[in-house]
Amino acid sequence: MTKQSISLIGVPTDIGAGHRGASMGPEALRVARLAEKLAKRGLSVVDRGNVAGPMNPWQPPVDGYRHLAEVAAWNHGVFDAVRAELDAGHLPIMLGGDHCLAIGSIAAVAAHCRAQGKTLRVLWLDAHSDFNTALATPSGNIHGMPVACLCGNGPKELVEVGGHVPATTPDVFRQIGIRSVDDMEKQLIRDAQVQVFDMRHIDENGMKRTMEEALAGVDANTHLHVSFDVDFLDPTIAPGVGTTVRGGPNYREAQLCMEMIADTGRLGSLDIVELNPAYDKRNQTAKLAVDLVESLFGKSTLIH
Ligand code: EXY
Ligand code: MN
Ligand code: MN
Ligand code: MN
Repeated sequence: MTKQSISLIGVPTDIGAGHRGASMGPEALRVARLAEKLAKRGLSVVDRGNVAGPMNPWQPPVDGYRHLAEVAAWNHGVFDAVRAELDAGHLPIMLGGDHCLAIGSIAAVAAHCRAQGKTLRVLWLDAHSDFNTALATPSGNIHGMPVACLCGNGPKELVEVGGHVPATTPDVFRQIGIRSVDDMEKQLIRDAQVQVFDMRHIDENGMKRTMEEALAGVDANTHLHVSFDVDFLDPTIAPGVGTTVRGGPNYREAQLCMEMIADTGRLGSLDIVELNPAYDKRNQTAKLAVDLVESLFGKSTLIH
């Protein structure tokens, strides 16, 4: 079998966030030796360096959006980089960067799936649903809006990043670990019928059953995209994010989630987002993210 070829793509931006610092995420993941750890698993890994984009002007929202033009510029860069890697047969890993970058990355993955006749499934691991709109948002921060934008509900500048509108549809998403959703956002999620496995669901059913449900229907023709917002994790183990919400998955629950995704053999692309070294201590959250990503690529405690 040929080695799976991984491309790391740094996206050093906090343009969509409410706190500065996620722009340092790519370097923190490199310092935590992501490339080396994946290479040790027998994967071929190339670090493609960073996508370029505008500086964070740190301005208030205009008409419900903060930094709209800058977010669009970053996402055109992300779209092009991801599309190129997928077309070359590589598995792209985004080193974020705030979660707005998923607009470009998932638009590219969706375009690739359309071209290849593949079925897309997005696993959205997050404390938040990121389904806000200009009317629903309490902040104007676009990292709270990528899923809505990808489903066509957002400003033209973002909805059209990949050229195909909508980039994808709500039925491809499975949201896992959710525990902070704004009131109007909840109604939008219900109306769109996004499948959400919130923390109450995980409490009641366990991570094993939850992942079986989230992965139901995945088959040999599925491209799995994982959008891993580090704030998915409980803040006691992952303090290095700007938007901590207590009551997230613990270490073993998060590992099991990653291991069960790995078991499908269908992982095709990955975002690692919202890691914020300015809130971290001794790079522990970056190291934990790398540990979990190793499991996503097949590291396991299983003996048999
Ligand atoms: N729902 C809140 C908002 O829209 O402002 C918080 C969003 C945080 C989004 C983060 C990172 O996943
Ligand atoms: Mn473009
Ligand atoms: Mn998010
Ligand atoms: Mn989040």
